[in-house]
Amino acid sequence: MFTKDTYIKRREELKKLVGSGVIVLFGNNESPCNYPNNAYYPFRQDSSFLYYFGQKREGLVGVIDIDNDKEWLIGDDIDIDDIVWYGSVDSVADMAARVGIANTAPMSQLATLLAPCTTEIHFLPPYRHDNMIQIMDLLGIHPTKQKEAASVKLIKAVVEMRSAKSQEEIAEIERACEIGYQMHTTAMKLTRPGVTEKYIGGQVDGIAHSLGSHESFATIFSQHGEIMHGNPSMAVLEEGRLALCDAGAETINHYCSDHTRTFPVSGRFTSRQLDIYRIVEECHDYVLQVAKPGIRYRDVHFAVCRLMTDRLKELGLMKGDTEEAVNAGAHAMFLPHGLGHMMGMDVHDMEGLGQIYVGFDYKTRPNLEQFGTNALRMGRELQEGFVVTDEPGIYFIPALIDDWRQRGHCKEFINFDLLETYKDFGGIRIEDDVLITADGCRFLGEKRIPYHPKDIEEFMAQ
Ligand SMILES: [Mn+2]
Repeated sequence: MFTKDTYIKRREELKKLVGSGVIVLFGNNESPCNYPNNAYYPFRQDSSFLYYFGQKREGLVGVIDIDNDKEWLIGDDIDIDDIVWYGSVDSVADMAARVGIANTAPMSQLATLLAPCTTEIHFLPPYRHDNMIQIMDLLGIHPTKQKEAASVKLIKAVVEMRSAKSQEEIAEIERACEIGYQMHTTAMKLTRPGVTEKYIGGQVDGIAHSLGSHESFATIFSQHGEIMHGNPSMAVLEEGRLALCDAGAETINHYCSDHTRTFPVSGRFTSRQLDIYRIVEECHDYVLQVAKPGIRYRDVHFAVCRLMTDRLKELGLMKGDTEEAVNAGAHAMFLPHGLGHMMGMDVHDMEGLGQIYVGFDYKTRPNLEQFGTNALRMGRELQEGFVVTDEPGIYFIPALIDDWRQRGHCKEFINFDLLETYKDFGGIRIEDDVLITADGCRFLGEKRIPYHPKDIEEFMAQ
């Protein structure tokens, strides 16, 4: 955690932005896996709770009474039985003192504390069912109505504050990228024909657990790069195939990294693989030239889509007018997702608060219905301190090829006969994390995980 002052200042600013009423931020509770006492490990605190209250323990709620300028950390102190099994931990009062909060109370008093409130009670959209039940008990709002009952004022204030990262937050993300470097280079070192995907995935996760808190999301490691979330299976890696590794780390202080590399199982690309790889590489590098404050990330996304379309036309996989093809969404046959997303304490930062608040300023919201564009998570104007991912990809999804061909969808822009021969190709994605600076942007992480074909081949030959 950061210094006490950081949390005091954050809550001061939050109070100003929200203006009036009572803010209730729910921490997370242990989440049972297959029976009550066997919880998912490690425990993960809610990110907004961490941002304002800094405490990692389960079973805590933060209350900020703006009108009466009073703050509370609510939670139960552990008893002797807990100490026997889990060891001693700080009291709730100690935890409160560490982040500059004067008042504490046991969980049983939360309802009593909120009962006399006549002003608005602000809470964020809940995503865990135990917290939904708690909100229903406290405020009488059924779980199905809680998302719409969440405070837009609070959501907007939290998004405003968490979007631009401070120096100390950027330092944490750099640390996460450093662990990410270790994860990805380990995957490259271990990849060879005959090894299972799951073996590599497990080694990658082990590094995240060893050097940080854990992986920032479920690791993707697959020869089926065309499956967006292809988790490692027991499939054995084969000569001639590509392996796609999309993985990130979370530091002890819960800041994330998110990188993707695609490399040949044998250590050497075929010329057909290189043709596609170089397009993705060019799109990936192009972002560094254009992303800067004042530019909308959706415009960067569509510029990449146009560049990709131009290059796919050169290969004969696409045809027709580039602008018209992108407007029709034809590029989504190859790139069915957005260029990137915000990243911070959550790997898709603040996604739970609502994508429309996090990724879009309303007037620049694109047509989100179109296939491909409907997966665009970040479109808004970039500001200094934003951290976004740059992750173009090209995928050959056999079922999608069949579907579009059968429907004749975008047939004026796609060469289906040639595309047919790529059904066994898989997919390629290259992803790095980008910090928006005062006049441009830069990659985060001191060491670049190899991604130029020559660098990958040299690294894998060692
Ligand atoms: Mn990503």
